[in-house]
Amino acid sequence: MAVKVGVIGAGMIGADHIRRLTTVVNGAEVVAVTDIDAERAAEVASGAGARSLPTGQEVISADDVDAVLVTSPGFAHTDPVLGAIEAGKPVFCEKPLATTAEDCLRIVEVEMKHGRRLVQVGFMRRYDAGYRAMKRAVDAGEVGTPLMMHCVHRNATVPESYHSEMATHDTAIHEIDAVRWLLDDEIASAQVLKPRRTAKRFDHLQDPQIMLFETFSGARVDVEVFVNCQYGYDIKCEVVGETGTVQLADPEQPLLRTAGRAHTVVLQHWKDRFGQAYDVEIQEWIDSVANGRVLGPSSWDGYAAAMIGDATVEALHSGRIVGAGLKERPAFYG
Ligand code: NAD
Ligand code: ISE
Repeated sequence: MAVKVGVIGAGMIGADHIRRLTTVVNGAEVVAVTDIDAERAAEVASGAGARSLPTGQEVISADDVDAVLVTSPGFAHTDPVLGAIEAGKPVFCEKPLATTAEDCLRIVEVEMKHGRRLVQVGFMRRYDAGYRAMKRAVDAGEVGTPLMMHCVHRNATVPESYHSEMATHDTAIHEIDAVRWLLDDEIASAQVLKPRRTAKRFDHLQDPQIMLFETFSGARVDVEVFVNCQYGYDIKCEVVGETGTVQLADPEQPLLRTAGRAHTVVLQHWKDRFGQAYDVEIQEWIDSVANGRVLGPSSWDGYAAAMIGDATVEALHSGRIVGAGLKERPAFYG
């Protein structure tokens, strides 16, 4: 029997996940959609053969909704995630889990009180074939003990509403999760270097930024975030261990030879770069819901990313090295 999904937030990624659930993923059906823009909700719902509902709470409590997908903006995640836990329904929440570490911790506490995992956070790097190959190599000890990690996250451009703190909370949050997951280690502190700003920046924006993290076991990590690089969407990652290194492969693209040049394309958007990762992520979420056991990135991972993100933003403003100050991970989260 198909898992019946209710969706809260039918914007860019919400509509994309609805298309995915409807046309790519096996064993799922979208039955209800809401958005504060009711017209948008009705349009997206009708394209998926679902009905639109006026509020998130109505989606959560609908009898035919087995699981909830939250794709509203980050500031609107806490209430529907808590509502889904209270209703005992699995909930996939796009990153960030919430915009404050305090709200993330509240979700962690309510989920633990409920007694079993219901929340999965949308850290899709863990489902990308290239990152998964890196993870297998690191876990198998193929590069020895990890000592360093180098990451790059570049976007072609961002809108003027994007501000310097978003380089952490919206963008590097993916690398923060990838570091914790790939190294199976926790980030202890953050520091931010501010290179010369690109002339393509907006006045309010520090772009690029170099974030430096130290893990509890002493590995050092650098993350370049450059969100107006102009040329495309470019994600790089390398783990350097005691006996070798493992690098993220670019997704395969044809090599063109034409007009006296050999070249390949650079993807322009995260939707293209991680399209297959989202497909795998949502398929595995549906499978885990059908099997009654949610397994993906947890609300603890969402809380950790928020705490490390806050330390990074404080480091950006203060110029100091700032401790992440994470609580001890409860046994509930493995
Ligand atoms: P968006 O602005 O395109 O869409 C958000 C939608 O939510 C809009 O249609 C808006 O009307 C609606 N909305 C706003 N408040 C609401 C509320 N209280 N209840 C219901 N609907 C509400 O944004 P987006 O780019 O689709 O991003 C949505 C979320 O997904 C964000 O948290 C973002 O960080 C995350 N995201 C994740 C990835 C990823 O790679 N995993 C990529 C993009 C976005
Ligand atoms: C966006 O919100 C995402 O989550 C994308 O994955 C990321 O690459 C981009 O930089 C963010 O703005």
